[in-house]
Amino acid sequence: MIRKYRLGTPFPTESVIKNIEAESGAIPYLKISEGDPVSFSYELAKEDIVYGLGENVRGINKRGWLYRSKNSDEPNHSEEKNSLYAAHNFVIISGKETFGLFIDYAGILTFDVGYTHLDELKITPSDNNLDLYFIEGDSLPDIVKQFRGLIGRSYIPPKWAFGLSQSRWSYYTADEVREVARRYRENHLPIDSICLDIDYMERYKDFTVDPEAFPDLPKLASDLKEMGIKLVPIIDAGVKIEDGYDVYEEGVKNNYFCKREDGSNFVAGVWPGRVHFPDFLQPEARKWFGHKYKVLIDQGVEGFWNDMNEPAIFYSEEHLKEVFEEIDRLKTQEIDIDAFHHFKALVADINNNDDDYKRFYHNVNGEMVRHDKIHNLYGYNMTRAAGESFEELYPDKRVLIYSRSSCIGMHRYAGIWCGDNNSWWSHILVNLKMQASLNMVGILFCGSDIGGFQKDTTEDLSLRWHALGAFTPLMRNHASYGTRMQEAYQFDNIDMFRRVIGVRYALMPYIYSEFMKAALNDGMYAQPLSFVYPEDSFARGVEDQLMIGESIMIAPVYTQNADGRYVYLPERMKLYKFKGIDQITSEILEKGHHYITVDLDEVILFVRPGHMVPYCEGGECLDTQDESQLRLLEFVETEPASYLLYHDDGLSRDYANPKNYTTIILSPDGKKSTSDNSITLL
Ligand code: MIG
Repeated sequence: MIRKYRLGTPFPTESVIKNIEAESGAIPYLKISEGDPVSFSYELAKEDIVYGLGENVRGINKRGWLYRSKNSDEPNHSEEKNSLYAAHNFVIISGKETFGLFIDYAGILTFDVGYTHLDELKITPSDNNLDLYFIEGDSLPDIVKQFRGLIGRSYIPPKWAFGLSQSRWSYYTADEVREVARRYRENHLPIDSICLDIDYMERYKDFTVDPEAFPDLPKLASDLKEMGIKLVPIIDAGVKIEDGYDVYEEGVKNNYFCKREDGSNFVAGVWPGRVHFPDFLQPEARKWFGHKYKVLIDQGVEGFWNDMNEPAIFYSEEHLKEVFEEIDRLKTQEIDIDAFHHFKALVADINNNDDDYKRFYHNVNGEMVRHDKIHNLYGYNMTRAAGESFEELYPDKRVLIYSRSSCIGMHRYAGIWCGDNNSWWSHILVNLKMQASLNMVGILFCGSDIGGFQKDTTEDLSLRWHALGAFTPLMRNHASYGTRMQEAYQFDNIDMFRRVIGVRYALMPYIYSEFMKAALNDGMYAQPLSFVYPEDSFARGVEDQLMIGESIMIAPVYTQNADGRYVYLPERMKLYKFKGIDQITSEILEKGHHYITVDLDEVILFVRPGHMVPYCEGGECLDTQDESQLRLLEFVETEPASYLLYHDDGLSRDYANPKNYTTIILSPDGKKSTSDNSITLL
């Protein structure tokens, strides 16, 4: 059951798709402390867990920290941070009372989850205009399902997007891109796409291609396509100010850019230099910008990633001027220590400065709305611009798109990647935890930069990270400039990478089925253990294992020099270990704690009783991989079990076609059957 309450006149975020009548009367569960702004508080019992908040640092249980929904270009995902790139204002409190709470609000909002007081959750918006939704259900998955029904179906990418993607900031020339493709193929390392970072553009202008570095993008795209590899270029939020550049000129002419208070176009400095920000809150501006993606699609590109859309601001002209003036003033003064620190901070705080987000406005049906009031909607609407246009221009075809910044609502149009992590062991675990929290808010197509974005990776870190990435819907290896090269073929033991990535490809019938069923039924692809074993008090605290789909639990190794790890089994399960797909071993383990050894080139998973996992031989490219002949990993001991396989062409949007579903039945004596003959069981 969902109940809605309204305070003031909220800005329409378009995060929800269902129109629910707001109730009058007192708000349930929460204590309101009146004021401007109001705050809502809830007393947490010792056993209460607070789930949610999507993309954020720290645990699956969010207790013990203060989170601020304020979309930020935050390159350091360390424990002390309060915000990353997104605003996912949904929590579930689970314990003495269990309910979901969604705060539909476009402004900056804090969730103090036992930070100020250990046993108090306190939510404070920036003003008193917002909608609250309270969701009650039979179970944690049921609460999520109802919430997801409220916010609409999750984005579904083309199937090839589940293949390995290789990225780097940057592959600077077409030849470098060809080399990546060649070396993956030469080494028989599976791969489906290569990303182009900002340097493919001509002076960082969106929808242009550098004529020297990439002289013939259509030829590059078609040559790669022959190798089964797609190109996925980046698009940045800021539009370069340059006479003669069509995107700039059209945007100025049609008033599609964000304005200053005086009506002039706001200027910020980002990668292209001086830029204007498209006003994505205007439907016409969205349509205009969204249609530009076609320029690249027409050249053979099949997917995109939208970056810098918090929006990231290196500087604003106004602020830069203020800083220079202040430095001039300081020049003539005697500098004491306080003045020195003040001087230092002037420059250090230029990036993404709070004041800058108050210097520009959006045109919302003729009314000028200051950016900071709706800050968290910007990235959402940039990506929505692309998503809406894809639906309009290519109604029969899925286009890959994922964004850095997001807000609930964007999950209908795109996936996300989790931004600039580090090549740290601890970030494997951050990656794992975020998967669960992101699934709760409808973002199913997601993953973190495998191997780590900043800092130098190591071969063992990369291997362990790929072994987790083998289960994340987006499996992308990405690294920053200046860091060690980290494509799988850069290391000594290429065969080890081939085995780990090979398992991902072999498991694709299962991974794709589970993803599609989660998307189509408002379910979760990756769940915390507690969602499946709510009565198991130990499972409720497990934050380094995940349930992936209906059949399996995963427990990746995330510490260096470990030959394995402790794993908690909430029930009797069958452990499968893969060294590639030629060497698969299995063992039944009892409920409880086990130390499981895991070699660097091994992928492990645990099958639940009464469940199975269809897998294929695997290939090097999802478009050509044969998934019509399947084998089963299974733990079927006493009763016959069934599995619903989802398979389609991976490209069209004909999701409801009954042909997409095959039921597989397996009896304890090993007898197998399928409901149609499109699939052969080996
Ligand atoms: O200011 O395009 O998160 O993935 O490689 C950095 C360059 C801009 C941030 C993205 C990262 C990307 C990088 N971008």
